[in-house]
This record gives sequence, C-alpha cells and structure tokens, in this order.
Amino acid sequence: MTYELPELPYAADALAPVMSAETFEYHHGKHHAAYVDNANKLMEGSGFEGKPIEEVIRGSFVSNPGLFNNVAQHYNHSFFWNCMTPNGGGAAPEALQSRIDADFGGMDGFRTAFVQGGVTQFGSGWVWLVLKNNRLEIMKTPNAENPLVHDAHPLLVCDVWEHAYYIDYRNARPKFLEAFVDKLINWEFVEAQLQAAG
Ligand code: MN3
Repeated sequence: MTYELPELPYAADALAPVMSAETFEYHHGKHHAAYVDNANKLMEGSGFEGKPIEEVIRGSFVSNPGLFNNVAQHYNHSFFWNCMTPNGGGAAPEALQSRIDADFGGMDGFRTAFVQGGVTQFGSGWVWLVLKNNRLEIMKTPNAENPLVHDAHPLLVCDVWEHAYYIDYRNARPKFLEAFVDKLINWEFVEAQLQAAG
C-alpha cells in the first residue's frame, strides 16, 4: 500500500466548536480515507509507483487525471490538517509577519485577501497562501488542483469544498473562512513551510 490515512495532529474534538468532531468524522474518516483508498488502487500499474508524492502530482496532472485527483486530494487534506491547531490564529512568527506586512500590508490585508480568495473560488476547491517568485500570494484552485502544478510552494491552505463546512456553518462559507483565519491557523506550521521553501 503506497499511501495511508494520517492520524490527525490533534484529537478530533480539539478544534470544536470552530470545527466539530462530527465534521472530522466525515471529512477525515470518510472523505480523506476514500481518496487514500482510490489513490492506492489507481497507483497500481500507473508507472508512478515508488515516486515521491510531489512527483506523482506534477507528473499525473495532465496525463492521468483520475490518479492526480486522488493523490492530490490526499496531499491537500494531509496539508490542511497540519495548517490547523487548537487556539490557533492570532499573530504570526516575526519572520513570516514581516513577509505578510510587505506583501499584504499587514495581517488585516492578508485576512481580507485570503477570505476573499476562498469566497470567490466558484464551486469546490481550495484557497492557499503560497510562495511564488519569492513573493507571498493568495492562490485559489478548483477541485484537487494545488500550487505544485502552478510552480508555487504551498504555505497554508483552507478546504472550501462544501463537505469542509456544511455541518458546522451550513452555506456560510465566509463565516467558515473567517473562523479558520481567526481561530485555527497554525502559524508555526506556515512559518516552517516558508523556511523550507526559501
Ligand atoms: Mn475536503
């Protein structure tokens, strides 16, 4: 078996009430698990066996959409769980904050741009903070797409598929995105991605 469903980096009820245990039961336990199962089935005989996940994602994007969708969704969800922490949000570490100040004019500017990116992603997809051409940018992607196929380094992501927020926020995607920024973001993880990308 190539891929395995990762354990959540916190208890399933640790982010409640911002993100409930019931949401994790379905989102991690059913949706993410299904992407892992499908990725493993589609990997067999694909020619991508044994390759690093980033290479599978970049290599299959055009040539093998079925494999791409499931492997990229496994990558995106694993990344998403790590972007959140109990009592998250608030201030970013100093090095990251200075980049946010330079490229968004401060944390309020980042918050507005990130929420707007997620709100305006029409249909299913993701909103990301990425490093591209040595600048921080907001990137929105449809379905399973991610920054790896757009020559960018992912630093932070929020899932804006309806399954990510419908249990806790019903149709209120903006409220979900605001709560994610204000209360869930694990800025230490985002900072570590910036250092690794730099
Ligand atoms: Mn999802």
